[in-house]
Amino acid sequence: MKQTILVLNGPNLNLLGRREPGVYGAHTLDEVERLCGDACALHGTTLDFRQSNHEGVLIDWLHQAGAAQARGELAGVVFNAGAYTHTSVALHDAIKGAQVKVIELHITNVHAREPFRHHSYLSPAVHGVMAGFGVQGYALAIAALALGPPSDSASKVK
Ligand code: CA2
Repeated sequence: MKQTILVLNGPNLNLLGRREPGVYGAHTLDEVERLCGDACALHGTTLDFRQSNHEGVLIDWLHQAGAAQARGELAGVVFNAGAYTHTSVALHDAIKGAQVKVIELHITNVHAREPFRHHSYLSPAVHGVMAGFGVQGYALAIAALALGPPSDSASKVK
């Protein structure tokens, strides 16, 4: 059975390509969806691509993703939570509670930006973090989920 990869986008990411192109680049969210579709096709997976400006909606989607992953239907979630990354204990709890495999994604290198972007409430709850690769990071994160865990123990904490 073909597995699905869920790509979730949080607040204001619907503005991508239309505002602040100097920070986030010129690609629109529709273009990012096409890029993700191509990456999923390359890896034999199906794309489910969503955006919401509402924290509760993102939480509901994470819960549904956990159930789909438990049924073997979902490989995992690529999650750009936008500014909720830096504020939301509720999203941290949702990822933990849903027991869903999440890659936290940021278009920009948040660690090279304002200090308030350096802390993430999500990072302690997720499988991995991708930041600073522009929208191409979405394709890289999809590849990481599609390829699955490494065969050796190199990624394990000693
Ligand atoms: O670098 C990223 O992907 C961010 O998650 C983007 C968030 C920001 O709050 C995070 O610190 C880093 C902002 C998403 C809003 O995107 C916009 C796009 C165009 C114009 C305005 C906002």
